[in-house]
Amino acid sequence: MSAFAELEQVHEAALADLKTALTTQALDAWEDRYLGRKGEITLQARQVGQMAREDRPAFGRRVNEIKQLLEQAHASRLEVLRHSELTERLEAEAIDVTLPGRPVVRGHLHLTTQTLRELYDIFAKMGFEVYEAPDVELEAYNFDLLNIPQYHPARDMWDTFWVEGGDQQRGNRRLLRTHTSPGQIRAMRERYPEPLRVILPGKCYRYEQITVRSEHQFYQVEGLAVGPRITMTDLIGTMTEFSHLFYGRDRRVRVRSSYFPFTEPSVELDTECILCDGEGCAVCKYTGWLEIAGAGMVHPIVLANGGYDPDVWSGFAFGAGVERPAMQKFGVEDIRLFYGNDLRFLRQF
Ligand code: FA5
Repeated sequence: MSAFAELEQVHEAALADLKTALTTQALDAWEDRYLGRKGEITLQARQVGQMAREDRPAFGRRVNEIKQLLEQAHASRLEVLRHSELTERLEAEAIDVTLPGRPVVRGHLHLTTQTLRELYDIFAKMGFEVYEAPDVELEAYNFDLLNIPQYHPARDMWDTFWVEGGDQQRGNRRLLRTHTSPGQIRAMRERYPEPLRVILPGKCYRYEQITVRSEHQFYQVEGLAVGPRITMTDLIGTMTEFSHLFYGRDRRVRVRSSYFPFTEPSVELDTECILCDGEGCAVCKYTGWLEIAGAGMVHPIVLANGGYDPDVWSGFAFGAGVERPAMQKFGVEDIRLFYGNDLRFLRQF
């Protein structure tokens, strides 16, 4: 076959191949194959040197013509492919902005957390800072240093979960705190000789029967104020203000005499029932009153155990539940709902 005929054959093959290049990658490969440095058209051009002298100009011209024709064909094919690839991508990535949005599922804070935060806010307004003490306590802090000696009958008030292992010496035994009061000793020992005004929130644990009003794990918020001239009036004023801010509206606060080993005198504070305004209903068990907290003046022995000289310093302390006030406020009739993990209940708050 003559060199001219071969050249035309390559030209035709190139045009036929071009039609089969359906992607820009395939087109790149085509360009390499025919127009690249080692491409077939380039090889054709190199043959000129071995041809009869008289054929050289015509062959050279034809190679150049074909090269240009193929370059143009390549350019227009590239244009077409780019356009169709872009259209394809736009279609594949299309977003229908008219579709309705999917609602975002949002969680929210547990009723206990909401109540705790409300208590922090209320007491922060009265100058109390939050002080955190450990859940796993030493026996001495939970009992002895709070004036509850080993065989004191008041230990029965706080049936205890003991932690196994570790130092089993009396006082050093570990337990899950039965109330937040041990934090009083920790706060005093850390802050002495500064006056202090703290609330101590936290979970408490008691080995007791679960009922509609009692869980074996529940929260308390303890309050402690120690200063040079603190009196019972400060305690009652603080708790009255708390009652107004938490339960809302002006309502009377009642002080009843009570007993705790770590306060002297000791009291229980009640507020007029928020549901019946003191008339008597199921929530207040027809008494007209709701219990707010156990409280009292810090016992001199406890002050001294905290490092404060009871002849110079005095203080008040209170301990309030968290779930029970939330039950009163939101009309929850069974404390077990709090930690039953039933979303139908939790979503209501
Ligand atoms: C005490 O725990 C004392 N430490 C409170 C105190 C602190 C008195 C400082 C004086 C000075 P009491 O056992 O009454 O007291 O518990 C206080 C509150 O914790 C109760 O009023 C109640 O709201 C809550 N509470 C007690 N036991 C449970 C329970 N099993 N389930 C849910 N809440 C409870």
